[in-house]
Amino acid sequence: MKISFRHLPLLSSVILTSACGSSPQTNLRNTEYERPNIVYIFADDLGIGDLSCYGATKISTPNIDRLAGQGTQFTNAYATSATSTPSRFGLLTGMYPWRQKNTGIAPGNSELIIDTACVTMTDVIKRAGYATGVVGKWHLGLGPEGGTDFNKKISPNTQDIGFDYEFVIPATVDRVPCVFVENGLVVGLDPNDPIQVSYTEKVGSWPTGEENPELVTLKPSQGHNNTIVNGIPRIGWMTGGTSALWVDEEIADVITDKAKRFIERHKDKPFFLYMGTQDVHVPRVPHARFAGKSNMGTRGDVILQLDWTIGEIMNTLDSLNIADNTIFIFTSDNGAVIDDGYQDMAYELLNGHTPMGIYRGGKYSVYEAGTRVPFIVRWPARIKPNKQRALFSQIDVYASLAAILNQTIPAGAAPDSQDHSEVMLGKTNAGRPFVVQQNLDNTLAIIQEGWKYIEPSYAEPIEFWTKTELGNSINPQLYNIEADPSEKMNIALIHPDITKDLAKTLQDIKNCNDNETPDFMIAKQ
Ligand code: NG6
Ligand code: CA
Repeated sequence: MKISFRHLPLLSSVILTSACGSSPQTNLRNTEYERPNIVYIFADDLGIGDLSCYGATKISTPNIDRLAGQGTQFTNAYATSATSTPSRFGLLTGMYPWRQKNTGIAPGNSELIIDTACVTMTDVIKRAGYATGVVGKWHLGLGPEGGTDFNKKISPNTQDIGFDYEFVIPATVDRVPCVFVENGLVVGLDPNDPIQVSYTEKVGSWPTGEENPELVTLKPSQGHNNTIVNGIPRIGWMTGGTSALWVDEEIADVITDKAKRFIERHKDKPFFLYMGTQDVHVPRVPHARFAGKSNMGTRGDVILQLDWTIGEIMNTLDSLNIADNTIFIFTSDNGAVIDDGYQDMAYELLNGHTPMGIYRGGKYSVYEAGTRVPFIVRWPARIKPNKQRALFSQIDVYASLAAILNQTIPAGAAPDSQDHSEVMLGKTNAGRPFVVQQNLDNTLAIIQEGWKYIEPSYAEPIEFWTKTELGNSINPQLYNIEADPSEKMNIALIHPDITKDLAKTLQDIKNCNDNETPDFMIAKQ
């Protein structure tokens, strides 16, 4: 889409009202329908090119394809950030993670980084009378400032920010402790064998990848040389809790089963299930059912495993006869990465597969492949199958679901979230006017009317470990992403006015909450 210079200043003023204030509610408010169940599944590190419904030809994902074929399939949808913790924070708070300091990739013993006073998306859904549950990867910290004590009931936990039920992997599968936490308690922990965790120094005597490389079954390619658990060296040190350790091959089965049981328990009243899969994050350890099945190594195998998980959840909804009135959202927390720290032959075995599609960068990057992700919304009762080209950001899920459920968002909560429920339902393709993207170093970009501006940054241009282009440059960058979706040509010098206007709009968005942030932390009523 072409844009004339004179449009931009006009748009800037529109943007300011919609970025800082609440957006207009859709007419859904007056519509009568039974309250739908909601399932939101965050895959981990799944790329825009990883699914056959997004054009992959070297791998087949029939279940996710079926989901996409029955709902709204987005082609221009974005995670707020190019890594996990900030994206998850953005989704659940409706606030850009870069507005709060401690939202970088969280260690496994991080405190809960969402303030318990915050009215989260889950709180709003719960207030609408829903049973709420979180299953799988969490990665937003647990417990008080100073770190998590895994040997007693962990408080605060997800139940303090809206979830009735919790069964979580505290951080990521490559980070200690390698245990599940259910409603604040480590599952299967023997009190005589307490867990110790540190991210600063070795604790206990368990071997580490650094000291005992001969003991590892999966070698690191970068980092990942601390405590060895199940033969896999992890990030961070732990000891104790032997009876509670997960079995990597079984994680998909365990969390899928917990998700299915949550759905079954609540089939007769509206429920909200928020699920984070560990797939396709490293270490990629498929169950024997999927090992070797993709002809693409373990990265491909865990994509098949992820597709199986989605199929299991879909089958559960079908068998309970509740699929029709269930909003099923499937997406990824950030874009794809190929070698993310273990020697799993992911590059060598790609076999022509392109996880990033045609896009530049990858996980960690402010270029498109960092945050442009698959995004699918199925709700058979209300959505006719459609392909959606509107701009969309996960930051809007909060306000959009609130609108669908007829819930008012309390003043100050979800300051960056806009109601785009009609876009989700495929009723309009008038999407949000702009999208903000964030990379590993908090460099921001803005996309508006086919243009993309990346702010200057002094951070390293290349991610040291993964060799991903982060998009950092001391010079401003401007791309015409409609004509040049692969961001090959920086045309900032050719279009100084557009560059300046977009820089100002981004700055306005950054500033607009400076005086309002305390409101965001409003107390729950
Ligand atoms: C990086 C890890 C990477 C992954 C990432 C977080 C190294 C070398 N790399 O620091 O493996 O864990 O953090 O991924 O340790 S995320 O998807 O949860 O944000
Ligand atoms: Ca991730």
